[in-house]
Amino acid sequence: MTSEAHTSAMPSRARPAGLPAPPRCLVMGVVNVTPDSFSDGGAWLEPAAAVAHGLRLVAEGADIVDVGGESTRPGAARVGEAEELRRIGPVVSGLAAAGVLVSVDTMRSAVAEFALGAGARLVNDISGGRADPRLPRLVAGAGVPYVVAHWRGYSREMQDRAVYHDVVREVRDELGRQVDAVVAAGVDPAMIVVDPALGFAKLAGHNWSLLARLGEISRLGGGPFPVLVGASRKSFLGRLLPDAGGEPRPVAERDDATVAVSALAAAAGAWCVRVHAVAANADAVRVAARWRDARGPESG
Ligand code: PMM
Repeated sequence: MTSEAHTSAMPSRARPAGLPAPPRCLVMGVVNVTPDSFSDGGAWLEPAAAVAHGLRLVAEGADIVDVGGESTRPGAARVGEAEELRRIGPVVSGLAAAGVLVSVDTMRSAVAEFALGAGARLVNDISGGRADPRLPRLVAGAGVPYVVAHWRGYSREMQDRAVYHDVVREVRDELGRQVDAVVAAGVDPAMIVVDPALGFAKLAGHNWSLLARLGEISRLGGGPFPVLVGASRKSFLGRLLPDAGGEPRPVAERDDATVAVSALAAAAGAWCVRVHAVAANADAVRVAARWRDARGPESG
């Protein structure tokens, strides 16, 4: 391992081709069109409400709106393809027609294909090409940016697989193999965004180790790759901030902690943070950009 692999900062902000590139970390706002997502489940099931919410996120500063129709919270059962399509279809179409840069959060090629046809410009695949082998081929043909997330299995069983000796090295190596596989399927490496997938087959300590060493995730394989960080409202933040009785902070009260993670991840060179409450995170990435500027080009 080179000494570079041990540094936590990213040398310069790697970016995927084909998307706007302001001189700061991007903000991806989340619209989950699901009845059961842990963070906002049930809130945006009605298409008109979901589109209005996506537009509100853009008004608050979201650069990208990520639309998903399948809950991936730990233990969740899979939703059928037809139902996933029914949920996201009008929302992707409505937001894209309004000029929003839409990302589709799906593991299924049929859903991604519909979304790209309706104007989505980025595919966010939490299985990182492993759930549906047709998905990397579709993305390759479409020539759009592709978020490849570290994955050890579906939500129902993933927390049983949260066993690591050295989480950063294992996630980096496994994600590197996933990147190699999607490149072998035809995806242009310049279109790849990598994601350690916080909370997916990871316990709280694993998430903190990955956040502290994002630079190593960026440098996997032929990197540096742009890195997406999805910490928003996740349970490791709730566990960090228990009440006096030891109960974790409830989901609805984890946005301030999310903002702190966004500032730190952006200062470390993350390409994008995926968040539910956009306004404060949009401020945080601007603070981090100014902080990086003031440190100068040599500092990482
Ligand atoms: N987390 C969730 C859903 N999709 N996609 C990526 N790329 N990375 C993540 O960390 C991620 C994701 C779960 O959060 P939600 O249920 O609040 O959307």
